[in-house]
Amino acid sequence: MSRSIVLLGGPDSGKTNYIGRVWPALDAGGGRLHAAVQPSDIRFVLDIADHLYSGNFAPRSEHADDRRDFEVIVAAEKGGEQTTIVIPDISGELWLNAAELGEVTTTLMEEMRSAIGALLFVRVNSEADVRPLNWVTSTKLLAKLGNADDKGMPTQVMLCELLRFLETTLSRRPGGQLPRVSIVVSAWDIVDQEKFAKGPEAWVEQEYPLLSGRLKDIKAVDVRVFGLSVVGGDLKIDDICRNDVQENGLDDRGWVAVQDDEGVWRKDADLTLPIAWAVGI
Ligand SMILES: Nc1nc2c(ncn2[C@@H]2O[C@H](COP(=O)(O)OP(=O)(O)OP(=O)(O)O)[C@@H](O)[C@H]2O)c(=O)[nH]1
Ligand SMILES: [Mg+2]
Repeated sequence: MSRSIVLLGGPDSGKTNYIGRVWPALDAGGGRLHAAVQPSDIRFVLDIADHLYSGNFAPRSEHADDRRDFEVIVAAEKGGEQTTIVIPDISGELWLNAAELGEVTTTLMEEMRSAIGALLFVRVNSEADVRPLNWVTSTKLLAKLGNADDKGMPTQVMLCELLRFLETTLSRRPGGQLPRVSIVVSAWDIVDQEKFAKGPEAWVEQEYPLLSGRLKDIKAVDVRVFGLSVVGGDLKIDDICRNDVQENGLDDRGWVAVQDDEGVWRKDADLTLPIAWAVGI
């Protein structure tokens, strides 16, 4: 069986680095999903992983038309049912343009129609984050300045728009259930303990109230929020993390924040969880 999911999010939201990290996780096989067959051509994924192994985050996908597909055959257990999942790494610039235009290209639209789930990325402390300090004053200000200071579409408006694309395009899952969207809050390693304990959902509510409201009353898709850290720290500033990755590799590094049955947010070493949940395996 083949199931595709879409991976989307604005510029600088963590998509590429997740793809580079999730491949070694699928290959190692300790998580919910493992690679059942070695994929034939995944050079770009190995390149991204190499950046991480060398102790650096992989660079952003520069061009709006940059697109690479990561196709991998996975299974939940050894000898179990195999599923081909196709995960496109599309530049955030392209998603931002689509949100601004209010539409995606016909080809992308078709692909989203055939997908049964998605991962929507948003990153803590991204430099690409656009947020007017105050909606009312900034709208008035922009009107006065003739958009001279317009930094573009506010991030949460873009995210709401991307969510709307997903609602109107994604297909129901094989059993007829609603398509699933994993909201992935990346760089979750840089929040303090208090924020971690409240969870990524509370963070979304505080940072992007409009998006949070949409997520609460959304009907056409099932949503679950995850926190993500690809290597368990910030390679740009955390020397201990960087040295450890360089010396010991990625095996014990990186986690996904999930809520347990008691409602406590915990780190789970299984980096495949946001994909496994979205594809329903
Ligand atoms: N601390 C921390 N930072 C991260 C993590 N993942 C990504 N980042 C940061 O986020 C930046 C952007 O990550 P990318 O994976 O390039 O983001 P992207 O969504 O592919 O961006 P575009 O290619 O522009 O669409 C990286 O350069 C890192 O600085 C993480 O797990 N922890
Ligand atoms: Mg990228």
